[in-house]
Amino acid sequence: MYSEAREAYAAIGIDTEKVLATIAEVPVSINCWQGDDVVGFEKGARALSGGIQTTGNYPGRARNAQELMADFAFASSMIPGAKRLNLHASYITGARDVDRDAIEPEDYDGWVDFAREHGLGLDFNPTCFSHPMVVNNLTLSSPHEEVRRFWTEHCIRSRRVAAHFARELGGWSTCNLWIPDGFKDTPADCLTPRLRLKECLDRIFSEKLDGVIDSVESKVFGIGVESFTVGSGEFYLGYAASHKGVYQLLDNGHYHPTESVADKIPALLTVFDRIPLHVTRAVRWDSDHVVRLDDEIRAIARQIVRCDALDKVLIGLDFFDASINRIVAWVVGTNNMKKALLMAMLEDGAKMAADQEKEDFTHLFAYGESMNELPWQEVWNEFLRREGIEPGFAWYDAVKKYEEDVLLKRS
Ligand code: RNT
Ligand code: ZN
Repeated sequence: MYSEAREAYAAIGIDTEKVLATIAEVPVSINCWQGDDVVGFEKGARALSGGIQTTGNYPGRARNAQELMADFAFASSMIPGAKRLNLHASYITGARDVDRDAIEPEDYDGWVDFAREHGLGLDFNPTCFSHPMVVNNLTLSSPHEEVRRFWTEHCIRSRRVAAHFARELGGWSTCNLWIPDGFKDTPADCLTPRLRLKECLDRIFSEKLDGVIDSVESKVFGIGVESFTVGSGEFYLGYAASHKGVYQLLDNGHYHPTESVADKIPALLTVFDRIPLHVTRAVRWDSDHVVRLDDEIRAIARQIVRCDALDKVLIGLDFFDASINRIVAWVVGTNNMKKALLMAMLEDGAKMAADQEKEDFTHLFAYGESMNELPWQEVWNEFLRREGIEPGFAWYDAVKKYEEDVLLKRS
């Protein structure tokens, strides 16, 4: 069936062998926090806060680094192609009881060993939530100097952890900063908190570090901070545009529902040479449902491919669902991102772009729709086979067996 698919695609000038070689090399950075409901491994880890929520109590949450690593390795065996692992600062592996303003690269050495063993790159995020130093939902924009100092120090150290990852593993490590700062009700002064945030960012990014790709992640609102977000889209876009080496991270759950996040990719590419992403799915107030193979994700993947930006867009995932098996969430969510990329690569974008230039919008419309009739699934199945993964739904039984043998034994 693959050879028939290969011929069907060859007929429109697409070489599926080339596509298979390309898709295998595109890394997707998988968020570690789906595996344990964003709890982390600090001593006395606290409830999730900061306007984000994990809901559900499906059994089997990973309770420590060993369990999370085992679950991640198992999930990875059902995900084809290049992978990275996206960590949060709260996922320390060492035995040291260390607060956020004192973290050292050594506190994450377990991950470096794990990454080496599994051929993964590592990405990092400072954890500016679920901590008593988040005072009145504010961190880097707080009016309290000691609060700002604490989080600035955490972010400075987080960047050094990312630099350590890049050094140890080669390549790069993205270090993405998201803070929950905002107000439940309309503030009187929207400028002062932003000026304070800007000052902290300048301090955080002042150290030049090799291998680190810095980003700032904006948001529209959070639970409990519905009226005002300090780190808004315009704030961070302006900051990134005026600070070389700092990029704006797009989380597609952080915009208004009818706003196309996909179209932000070409827009930003006119100015930036990198765009880090948090790919997710927004549902009403939640920005973190598991990624489905829906129109939005296909549109995002299509822009990455059509803009020839596979090496510029750093694809990371950001979802956390505690109401279903967490390994299933990882496998389906990640493979959906990869499927969307593959589908985009299997479309005749060049021809459609030519239609647009010729202003033949009728052909563009009809030809574009005809792409949906081509057998992309056969190419996906071939991708799986070449990666030693059996196509079909059998993987689900393997997860259910793992659930019975491993996950349900966790109390
Ligand atoms: C929150 C942001 C942030 C977090 C993760 C845990 O709205 O999307 O990226 O989801 O860092
Ligand atoms: Zn995010």
